[in-house]
Amino acid sequence: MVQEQKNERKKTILSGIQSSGDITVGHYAGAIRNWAALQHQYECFFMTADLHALTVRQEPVALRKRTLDVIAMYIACGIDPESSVLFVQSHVSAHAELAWILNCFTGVGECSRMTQFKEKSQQHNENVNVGLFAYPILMAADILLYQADLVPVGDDQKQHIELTRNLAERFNFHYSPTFTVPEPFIPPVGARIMSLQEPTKKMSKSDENQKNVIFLSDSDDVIAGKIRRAVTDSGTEISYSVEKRPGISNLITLYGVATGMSFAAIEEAFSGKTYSEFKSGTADAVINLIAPIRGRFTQLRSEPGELESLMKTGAEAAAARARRTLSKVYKKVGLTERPR
Ligand code: AQP
Repeated sequence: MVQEQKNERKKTILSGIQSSGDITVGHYAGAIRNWAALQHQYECFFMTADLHALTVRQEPVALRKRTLDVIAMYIACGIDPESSVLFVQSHVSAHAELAWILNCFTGVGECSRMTQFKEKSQQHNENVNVGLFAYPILMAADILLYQADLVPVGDDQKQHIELTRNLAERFNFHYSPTFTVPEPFIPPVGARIMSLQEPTKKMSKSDENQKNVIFLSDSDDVIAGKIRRAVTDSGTEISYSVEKRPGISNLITLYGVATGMSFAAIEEAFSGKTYSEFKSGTADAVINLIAPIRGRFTQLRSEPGELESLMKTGAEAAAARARRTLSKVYKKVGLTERPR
């Protein structure tokens, strides 16, 4: 029995973050800390989604820098490149290639129904490009290339996973079993961090108002200042209620992410205290979380050779896996093999 379990194939996980801005404490809370917890139990592929970032106009020099920053930040947050495959999406050309094939299997109506497309095309109405429209198809390619069983996602991505599942099933039915049909994976400890100034809106790295966002690269003073100025609510009570007290509830969530304490324990610890005392406690907790991450990140970024070598190893491992799937797909759809 024990031997049987040992021989069981580890399930595969694929996830990533776009390099459309610097990594925030929201990404840490909702994604990266969970990846770090999963990496020894699953076979993990974590990428920087730089191709996805292009759906919104990017400044080339900044995009290049941020793509490396994201990889360094993954490692600084505890993703071990020895256990997980860490890579940059554009370094594995199979992503774009499979996306093209999947484009030919996706209805225009399926993409136009995507809530995120509707939201982003309003947000960037000066540049509603085909890439923004086809974003979920590239995401499906990302996932299906690695035969991922599970995809850790926030609620806002569930619709995209549903499309990925439909595409996998459609292809498997039309030809023969080719793709693993993935499941969304909602981590046991999830946390959605909201904007500091507009706590009913998600904290987003590309927010134009930097006061809304805590970046993992922010200095201690900047973190303290942003938390001090965070919008709170008209009451005085430090208790969690997203409906009644979105601002304070967001800070309670942040405090919980930083310390591992439950909401009830935080409420008890700050019972009778003022908002100002609570903000100061939250700032200390968040600084204690972020300062060592920022230290490791700075160290990694000061060793470009080391990071480059890690990216090369990651890209090779990812490309080898992706190529296996893509070759099968090319064969099944009837593309001729390239003469060797
Ligand atoms: N504020 C957040 N709280 C919790 N989880 C978050 N995630 C992002 N922001 C928060 C989680 O990070 C993963 C993907 O991030 P992404 O950058 O690829 O996409 P996004 O959700 O569009 O992030 P941003 O910061 O809002 O990007 P921009 O500003 O470029 O649009 C997901 O697991 C997501 O849940």
